[in-house]
Amino acid sequence: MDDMTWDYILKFVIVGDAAVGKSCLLIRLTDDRFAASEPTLGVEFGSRLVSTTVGGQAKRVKVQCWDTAGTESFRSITRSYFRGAAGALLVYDVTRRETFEHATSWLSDLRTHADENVSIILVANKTDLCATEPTVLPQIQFGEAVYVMPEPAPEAGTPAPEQDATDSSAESGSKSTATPSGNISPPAKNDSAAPGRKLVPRAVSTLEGALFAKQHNLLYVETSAKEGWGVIDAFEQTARQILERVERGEFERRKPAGVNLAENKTKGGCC
Ligand SMILES: Nc1nc2c(ncn2[C@@H]2O[C@H](COP(=O)(O)OP(=O)(O)O)[C@@H](O)[C@H]2O)c(=O)[nH]1
Ligand SMILES: [Mg+2]
Repeated sequence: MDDMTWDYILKFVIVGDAAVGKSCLLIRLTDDRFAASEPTLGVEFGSRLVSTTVGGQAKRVKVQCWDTAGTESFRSITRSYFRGAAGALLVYDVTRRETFEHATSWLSDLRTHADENVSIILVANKTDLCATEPTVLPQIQFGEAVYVMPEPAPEAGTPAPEQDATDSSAESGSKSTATPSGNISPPAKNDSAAPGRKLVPRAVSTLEGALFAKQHNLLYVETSAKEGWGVIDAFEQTARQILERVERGEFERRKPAGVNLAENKTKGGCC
């Protein structure tokens, strides 16, 4: 994609606990590579053009992304970068449950310090540690009382019930599919782990992440910064939601600082 023109410029921030993979997601976005990064001190910046379709029309979006430090000591600096963001990636590590539990606190920071219109996507990162292929997200039906809540695992020695959303292999990131009623059919067994690659159990299932996102009005994506799974999709999905809201006129009265609405800008005409 030529890097000279774009339709919109959107400011993004990446937030979440330390070591969930925020810097690696940014490097994957900007350079399309995986690099063992140094811990982020304060804030880092990168940008890239992505494309998305809004109202049937292709749009080129320049994503300007600020990667923040997740440690407590930098939290006040981190917050100051929230202002004016049009989009936010709230990242957790699917193998460390506490990073998912802290999403509530990051969300509250975003809601308090970012623009009220900010579009937030919940990013379940490091899925490569639990699966050999990207997760195919089931079409989970949330409307009209068809939530499918995970149930506790059966006691040891108890015969396994018919496989459904509680299937423990769904926890380990195997692919699964959903029926129109919202029940999740048995996932394909993931027997094809690459030789020498040891998979670890997921600490947060797809369903739990997706439910949290739904309950808090967030988008949801599963990624691996290492393998490149879902990373560009995370930015494109969020950009699409922001631009759809722009098209619907939600920003007419109050233009968000993180959206440059001027169309057909060329390089050098940046905000
Ligand atoms: N396996 C795997 N490791 C990852 C992934 N993303 C980041 N890491 C590793 O997790 C550690 C922390 O990553 P980093 O991007 O610095 O986390 P940050 O503190 O949130 O910015 C590093 O050792 C990365 O190599 C991923 O998608 N898969
Ligand atoms: Mg970092």
